[in-house]
Amino acid sequence: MFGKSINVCIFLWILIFVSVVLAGEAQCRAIVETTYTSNVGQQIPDGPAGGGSGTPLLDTINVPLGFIVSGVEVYLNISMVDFTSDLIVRLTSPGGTQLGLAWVGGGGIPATNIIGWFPTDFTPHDNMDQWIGEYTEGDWVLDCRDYSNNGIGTLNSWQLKITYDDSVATEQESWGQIKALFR
Ligand SMILES: [Ca+2]
Repeated sequence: MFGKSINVCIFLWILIFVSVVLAGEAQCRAIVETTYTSNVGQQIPDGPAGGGSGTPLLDTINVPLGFIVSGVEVYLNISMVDFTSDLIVRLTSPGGTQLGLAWVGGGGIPATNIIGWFPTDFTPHDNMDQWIGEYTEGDWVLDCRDYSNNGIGTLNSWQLKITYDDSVATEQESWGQIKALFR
């Protein structure tokens, strides 16, 4: 009789232990979104008369997390009174994949100011899903160029929102990321 209740007690403790472990396991597997901001506040040099690319304005956001990209969104805040269609804005991933966001000639971008998210508010020139499966870690470089004189824009700021599964660390993992798996 006494032995039976000890067995039940042990069984209950095992059940509680397994539940806690499984709950912890569920919590540490999550799709995570991290947003980085760069406050640039610089003019994009005007394009030359007669066409061709103006001097590029480059800006880098360094992502220290080593995971696999499952989605990317980019927020641009560019002030420009007119002729946003002069601009080409591209972003290059740490893996070297360069994709066009805003593109010379307009196409879904307001004539005055480019303030909003690609691809939510504005349709990007290239399909941003091409970054899916690459590593998050490293330099993401924004390249803004003006291809026509008159009409000058200012890159006030930009944001990079990266989505990843934080249970899938890459081989570039560090102790910090291993800890993230057990939090
Ligand atoms: Ca211009």
